[in-house]
Amino acid sequence: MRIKSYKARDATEAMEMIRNDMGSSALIIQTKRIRQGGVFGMLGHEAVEVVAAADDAKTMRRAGSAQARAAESGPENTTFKHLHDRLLQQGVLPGLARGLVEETLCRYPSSPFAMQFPDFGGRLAATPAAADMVQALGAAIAKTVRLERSYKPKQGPKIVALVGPTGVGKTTTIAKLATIAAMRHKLPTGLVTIDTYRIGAVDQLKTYSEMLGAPLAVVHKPEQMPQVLESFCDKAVVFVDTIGRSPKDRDRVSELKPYFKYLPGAETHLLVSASSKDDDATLTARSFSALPLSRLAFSKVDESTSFGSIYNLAAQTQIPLSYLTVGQEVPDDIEVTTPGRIAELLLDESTVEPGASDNNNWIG
Ligand SMILES: Nc1nc2c(ncn2[C@@H]2O[C@H](COP(=O)(O)OP(=O)(O)OP(=O)(O)O)[C@@H](O)[C@H]2O)c(=O)[nH]1
Ligand SMILES: [Mg+2]
Repeated sequence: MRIKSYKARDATEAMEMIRNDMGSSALIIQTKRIRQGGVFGMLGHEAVEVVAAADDAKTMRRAGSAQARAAESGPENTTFKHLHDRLLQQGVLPGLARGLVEETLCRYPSSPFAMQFPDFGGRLAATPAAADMVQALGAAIAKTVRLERSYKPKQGPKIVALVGPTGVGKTTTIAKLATIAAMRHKLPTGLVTIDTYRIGAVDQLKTYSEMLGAPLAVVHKPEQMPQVLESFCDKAVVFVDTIGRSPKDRDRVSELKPYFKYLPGAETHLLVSASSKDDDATLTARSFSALPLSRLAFSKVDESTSFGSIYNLAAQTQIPLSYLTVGQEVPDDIEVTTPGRIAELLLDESTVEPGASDNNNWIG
């Protein structure tokens, strides 16, 4: 077996060099991001180093092994192509997928497993290669999305508001978070709703308020907000539910603005359905950016079979990620979003299991 290292500007150029030099039967062993040129490793430009191996073609053909047959279709038909195809199939935008694959392969360890690419078919086999791949993709995702720890204010209650399109799951998500806060963390909790528009909206939260022993305040006008917050000054956390608005109706989204004037420092989560099309998710983020958004959460992950839109919106907007909701069950069907979880969803959609979340660390 001949092993050789190639340095190029990007993975595509390296693949081209390998194919020209070693032929189409070469196998990729390791991909690494490096800096070329410059002084003491500084001021150079980013490049990739790819280590490839080639067996004697005749020996491989004689052996007639499956590996030889697979390898004959060329280096593109290896890890790079499999992962790239998988991300595109999951709806990751082509412009984002390429960088993500390159970054992932830089981190995919050069272990004996590195050549056995995880078998995708919507479900990852429980192999060391699959675990390595989830970890490497998670690390690549972490470089391109933002995550911020939840904070506790020095004084007064922490205020958590949820905004988003109609029916996306805002009230249910508030019920989940409030239940975790009040029941699991035993925090004095307050509930506020400004949704006096939809019939039944107040009753929906009132049920949880009674169950949790957490008072509910109904705010009809923005000017009532300071008085309500004052009455909740002994609470550790106050959740604010808002009226669902169509992202296409920017004027109506903007009608929520005056309420947020009275909620400085609130942690405002934009909730987007995980099954939204990219264009719709982008429009939602754009319309709701009229409000002081500080977090991005995704709902109904259990109803979706592709998760590229989660990554696309997080990478494009750079709004820090917060939660994923994975079912209707209160409070169990909510998770804290992590890059590793996004990687897992992108590689294996079968991992969404309502009720199986570790949601104990929702508050920092
Ligand atoms: N499958 C699934 N359903 C969910 C999830 N979150 C909420 N729902 C359901 O979605 C429906 C709407 O939920 P709500 O919480 O009322 O949505 P909303 O955003 O408050 O709706 P509006 O206040 O009318 O804008 C309900 O049937 C919820 O049970 C989830 O993560 N998965
Ligand atoms: Mg609601």
